[in-house]
Amino acid sequence: MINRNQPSGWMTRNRELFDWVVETAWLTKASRVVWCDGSEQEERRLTDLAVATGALIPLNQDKRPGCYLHRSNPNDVARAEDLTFVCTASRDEAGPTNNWMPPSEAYRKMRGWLEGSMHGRTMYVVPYLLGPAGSKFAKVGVELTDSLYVVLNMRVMTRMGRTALEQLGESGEFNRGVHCTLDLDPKRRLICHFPQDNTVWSAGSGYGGNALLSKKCFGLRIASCLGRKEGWLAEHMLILGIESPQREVTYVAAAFPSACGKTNLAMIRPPASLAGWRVFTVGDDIAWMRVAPDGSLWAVNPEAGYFGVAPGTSVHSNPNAMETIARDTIFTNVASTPDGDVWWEGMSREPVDGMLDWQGRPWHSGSGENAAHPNSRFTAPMRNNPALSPSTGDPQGVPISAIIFGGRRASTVPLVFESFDWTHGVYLGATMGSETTAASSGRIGVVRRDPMAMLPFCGYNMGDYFAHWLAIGKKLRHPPRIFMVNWFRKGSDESFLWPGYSENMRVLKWIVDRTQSRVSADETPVGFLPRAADLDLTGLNISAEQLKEAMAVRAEEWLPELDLQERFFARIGETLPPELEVEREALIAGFEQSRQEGHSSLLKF
Ligand code: GTP
Ligand code: SPV
Ligand code: MN
Repeated sequence: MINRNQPSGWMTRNRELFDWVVETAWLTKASRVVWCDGSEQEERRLTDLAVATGALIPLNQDKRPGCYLHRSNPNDVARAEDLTFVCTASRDEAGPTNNWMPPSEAYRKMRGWLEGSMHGRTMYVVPYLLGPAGSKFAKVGVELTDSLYVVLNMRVMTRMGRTALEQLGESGEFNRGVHCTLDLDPKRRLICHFPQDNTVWSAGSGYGGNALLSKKCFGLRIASCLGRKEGWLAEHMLILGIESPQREVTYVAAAFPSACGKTNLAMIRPPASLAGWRVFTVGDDIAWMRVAPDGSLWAVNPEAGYFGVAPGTSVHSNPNAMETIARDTIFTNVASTPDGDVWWEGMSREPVDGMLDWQGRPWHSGSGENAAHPNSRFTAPMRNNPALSPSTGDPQGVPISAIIFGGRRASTVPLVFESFDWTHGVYLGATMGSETTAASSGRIGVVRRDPMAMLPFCGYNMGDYFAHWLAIGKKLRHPPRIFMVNWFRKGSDESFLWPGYSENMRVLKWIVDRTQSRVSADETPVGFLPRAADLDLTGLNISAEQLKEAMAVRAEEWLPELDLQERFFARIGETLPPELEVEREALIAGFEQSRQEGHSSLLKF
């Protein structure tokens, strides 16, 4: 069936790749092996097959050309953090925040599951490139999978097929991803990372971040390990370009935890009242960043598509996303309308009559249940984005002038503030907290520490990761400024204090002004806060009182926060860089001093 000595046709002359594919086909007893070339013909053939097998349901092709719906197993709708492991030789390498298993144990256990698991099935060989073709930043991965849904998503999310094999050539350096659907029984579900082998094995889930191995598995967990070794950063960040009325473009990268607003900020359309400002998307989820010879930080988006949260996306909140998903899009776990279109909570005020919910059951608006799953998603090619930055495919990437950290915090954290310097900025990122969301299975709405939005995605010891950030800072002659934002602070009536979405442009404008040293700021113990006059609120209907609440820095909120940070640092243990503990003590001293000066709260607005 498979001839070891004849790598046939165009597939590959790469011996290591060929041997590994044969080995895995042998292990899984796949009945067919199909090499994906990334062509349009192939896409049509595989899409037809996915429709025939029920993996994809065609949507109304007049309304949404090239769009399909996928309904996942209801037990498989989010990343499974409990079942995600970093398998390094020692537990310390994985660190206290990762699940750990010895590599030999993980391989043995999963090999048992994989043996014969593709008998009667097709194993697809999916070569892909992360990063622009020809870029020094770019890396090759190959995913072997028995899921057509995964193949079709990988086609959108990455530069898939021939391009990747061309970049790989005969080198042996590629990420080896093995993905097997099995029977979707959570008891046989595991996502295991082997950084020393540049390998990921994933079994028992078909969902996004568990199964599209280019994304969180290679793009962040393994890439963060490669970055540490090679001196760069793999981050859970969007990248955008902000063009001022004077046509200067400032690039910004921002890390928010899952389902906390990256795609929305990356695609922001400025409000009409901020005339002349334009924003372009470079990436919406992952940034690979390096110190360039000029001493500044440059970033590329390794991906080629968006795997975005559907609920809350509308023509009002994110018109660029709505245009992007008008065609060529795979929708996962959204509701469907009688005329073959899609719907989710927040898409329109009134739901459509006669819909099927995300599980394909008739849905009634009074039922109290969601029509779309809260973590339902769209997979859309970035080329559809009307605001796509012309620099997205630039092999050099873009120079980053500001880094923004942000979480989902109902209290404590003000709308925006700036760190004193790089080390303080690393501290702000390292101590970030955020409320958990539906993007990961488990409880929703509990505040947890999520340093740099990387808690679930760092492939090595978090303390070493902080040290790596500090080391990168030492190499930067022109470091980006570091900011913290919070779109999610709530008032006493539980509603959001800040309107968010397109209005976040006002905060971006202040950040750009700071990077250009055009405005000064007020110093508080937590960092620099904007002065009221410097935040452009033209055309925005927000009361002074509400803004004050959104901006407030209160000792009584921050002191318990500092306790939580202390506990988190204790958990990191001895790998925690001492510089960060120094920052924490300085912050406590700052609050102490302001208390002695008689301010119980620091209302700067
Ligand atoms: P992942 O793809 O999981 O990494 O998520 P993300 O960080 O890209 O989050 P996304 O932009 O998809 O937003 C997640 C949810 O937050 C959506 O339901 C949005 O509608 C909502 N959201 C985004 N921006 C804002 C904002 O400025 N204010 C408020 N209140 N909600 C927002
Ligand atoms: C996230 O959860 O941060 C996502 C979706 O972007 S997933 O691809 O599942 O990781
Ligand atoms: Mn994400």
